[in-house]
Amino acid sequence: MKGLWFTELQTPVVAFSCRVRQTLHWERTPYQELAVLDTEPFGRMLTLDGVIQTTVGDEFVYHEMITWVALSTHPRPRRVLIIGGGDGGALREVLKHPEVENATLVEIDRRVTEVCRQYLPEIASAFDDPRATVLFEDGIVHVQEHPAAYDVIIIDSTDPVGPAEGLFSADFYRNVYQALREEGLFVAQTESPFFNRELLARIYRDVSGVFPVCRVYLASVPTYPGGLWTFTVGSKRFDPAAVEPRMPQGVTTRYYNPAVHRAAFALPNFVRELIGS
Ligand code: SPD
Repeated sequence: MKGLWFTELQTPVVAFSCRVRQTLHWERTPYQELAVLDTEPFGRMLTLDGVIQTTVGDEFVYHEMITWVALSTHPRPRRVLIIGGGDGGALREVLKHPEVENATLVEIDRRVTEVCRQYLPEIASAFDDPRATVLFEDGIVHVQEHPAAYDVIIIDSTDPVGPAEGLFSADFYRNVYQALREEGLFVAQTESPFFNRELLARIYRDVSGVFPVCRVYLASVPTYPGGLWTFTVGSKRFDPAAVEPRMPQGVTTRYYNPAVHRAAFALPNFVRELIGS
């Protein structure tokens, strides 16, 4: 293999590699090791602690699917909270929705946002929108301190190790329930159904124990382990698998549409067995 390659060790026995044209940025922040690489197959890529977070080539799948399923389920998503998501991709999608009055993004690591604004402008394109509030603080504390504040909460976290571990706990889901308004719902990225089986089963159990509606859906993200990726929704009232998705007029997306929304809830048997549904 000629040239410079980036390799993510996805599990102790599985690796994903791609050829790199150039390392554009590298630093150790107070929280993690942060890098931006220019890769041949996916263009610019953000990695944290050696794990791919997003790439210009495939980010639209993940960012549209972590936002639009919930945004198209809630009839009036006026106040939205994003926890994590410091690259700004989820914020960009949320602010495409004309009924969103305020989107608060709570990112623990200020450097993620600063570096993404510099190197990934297509993803970090909405930070200057007047409806955006950006806070650099702990999302776990933020939800505890904001009861009944949000219609939709999006948990766009890193993997459940290090700073993000607490975002995958039953206690946190109870606090998310409290932070939602009466008809609110949340969605979290919940990892690979191939490589994180026990985790997904546990999240489904925990979220079902807190919310009357709990659903898992899927999307294909080529640069994430296994490609197939899960998202879990906890909802106080609206069932994202049963609603007629409402996409506002004039919003453009590259992956998400109402048919994809419905299809994303069709789970293969092995995933159904994992979550026992
Ligand atoms: N295995 C990496 C999973 C990362 C999920 N979150 C990425 C954040 C992109 N906004």
